[in-house]
Amino acid sequence: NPHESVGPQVHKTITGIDAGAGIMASTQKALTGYGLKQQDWQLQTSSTAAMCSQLEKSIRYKQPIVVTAWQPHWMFKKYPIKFLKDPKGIYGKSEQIDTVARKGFQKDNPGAYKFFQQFKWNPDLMGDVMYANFKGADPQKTAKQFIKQHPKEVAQWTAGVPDGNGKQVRMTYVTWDDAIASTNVTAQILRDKGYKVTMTAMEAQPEWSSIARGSADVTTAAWMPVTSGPLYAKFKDQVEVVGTNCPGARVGLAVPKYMKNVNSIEDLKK
Ligand code: PBE
Repeated sequence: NPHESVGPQVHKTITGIDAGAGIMASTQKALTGYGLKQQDWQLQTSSTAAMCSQLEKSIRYKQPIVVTAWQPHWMFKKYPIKFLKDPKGIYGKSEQIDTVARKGFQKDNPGAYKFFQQFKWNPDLMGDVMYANFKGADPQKTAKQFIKQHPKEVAQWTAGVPDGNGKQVRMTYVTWDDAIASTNVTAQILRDKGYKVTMTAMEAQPEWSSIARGSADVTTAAWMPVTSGPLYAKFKDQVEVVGTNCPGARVGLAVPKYMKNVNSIEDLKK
């Protein structure tokens, strides 16, 4: 019944992802900020894969569902969904993905640092890599293929970057699709330049603290200023933003397009 309010239809539940994600903290703020918490709405913790399979099931039966969503991500390619307007700007006006390194990385490894300063792609290129991985390709293979198919970009990112001569670069990432994509692509380019790159997967909190205390060098997946903002605020004295590697990101809530009466987070309250 399209005239029934959306809350009861979705059991006043937003389907989310893993607890450590910035989007989960932002969504808790949104629940309070839009008066949804006060109406007993809740955020369900799961994982990107579980959330997407819930979404897929709902779409198959044309059932209503509200999910946490972000771009770049293949979910917008695969499913007919739309972002809900966020008039209070709780998820930020516009997000970008930044590269963040430990303090001292530039001094210790100016070559790799220069590469990360020059590494800048966009949601389209990144989306292609993520989609290939989603389709089941091995992320390292996808990275190699990307490098082969984008010599111009790779040349720009590596311009003036000296040979690594086996110098180590310790990358860290959370196993989110965007981080898997950018970490594998940059690691492979650096390996091709003679650097010895390690990639260590961990949760978001330990990821940031290991960069802060210098046991990791760099991450290419800081969603700023809002989504990873609390972690950045916590560690900002021990880390350094190298630059933006992907502008034009977006974070928020989304619903299937057939939920025609729901276009803003405000509409969930009705
Ligand atoms: N994300 C994708 C993550 C970062 C990458 C937006 C879901 C988050 O911290 O929320």
